Amino acid sequence: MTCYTLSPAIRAAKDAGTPVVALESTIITHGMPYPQNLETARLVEQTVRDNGAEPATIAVMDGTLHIGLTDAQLEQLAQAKGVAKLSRADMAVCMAQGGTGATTVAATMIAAQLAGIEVFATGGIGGVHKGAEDSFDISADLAELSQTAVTVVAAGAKAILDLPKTMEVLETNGVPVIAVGQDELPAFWSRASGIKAPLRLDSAGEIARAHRMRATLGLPGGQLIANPIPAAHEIPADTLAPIIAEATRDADTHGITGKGVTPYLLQRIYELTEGRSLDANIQLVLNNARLAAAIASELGALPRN
Ligand code: PSU
Ligand code: MN
Repeated sequence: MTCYTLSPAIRAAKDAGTPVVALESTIITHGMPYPQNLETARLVEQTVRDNGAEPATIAVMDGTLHIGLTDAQLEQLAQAKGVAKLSRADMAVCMAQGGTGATTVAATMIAAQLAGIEVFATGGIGGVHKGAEDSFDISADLAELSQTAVTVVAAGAKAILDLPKTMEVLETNGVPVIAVGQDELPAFWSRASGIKAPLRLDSAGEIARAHRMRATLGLPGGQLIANPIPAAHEIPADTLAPIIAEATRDADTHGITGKGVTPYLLQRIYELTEGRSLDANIQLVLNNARLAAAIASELGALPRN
């Protein structure tokens, strides 16, 4: 039984052998406000096309798992209220009930692998939250990276997370964390994190070869590609640190927990930076879309195992 539907554009790309890049939808429904979410989603799709690949935005709509959305579906999702946030745990229930939900990094990886898509571009992955020693709040994105063979291009993990703990969990789970073009791990809105990246690669070709080599070795799981935001658009880490601290305190004060934490913090930081965090967020996603398209093209030129 096929449990997903390919959009006409993705079916055509597959038939023609055009490389495909998966895109998540939680960033649309829970990561950015309307209408910037829709504008960004369209711009990200166009950036993938301009770089020689076809974008497959992934979401569950009325019980169907869509690999690739039409522009009308994208618009519907961007305006919809009360859309569920779907991670690995939630997808099957949402589909069985005929519901509508946006896919997180974890759920998008699952869908991409089902559809034979090897590369996925996003903004930032989920990770270990600050205070996780009490809350146990660790995103399912981390476990997904250890078991689903998709290369995820992100701008590092968001500085709202506990980055050292996030890196430890990724290491324990055997997930390669590969910085692009610098030795330091980037921190989403900032190029610097103060943490040395475990691995570094400087070209799309090397990243593609490493992806294939994992499969050749019989290793399950994907790769996290940490692509620094372009310098012209970054918010320096020392500017952000007090803002993140304030947003985190506010989340505590308001008793925000579980799935609500990441969307709350993103919204609060948007307010506290007077929109600057959103501009940076948009630019880093576009930058990741460019690199992901290049990796997908390189993978297309390599033999499948
Ligand atoms: N990073 C962003 N915006 C987002 C997210 C991450 O800049 O909207 C979303 C992604 O979909 C990611 C999810 O997979 O948040 C992580 O949520 P949680 O920590 O609840 O697993
Ligand atoms: Mn969580």
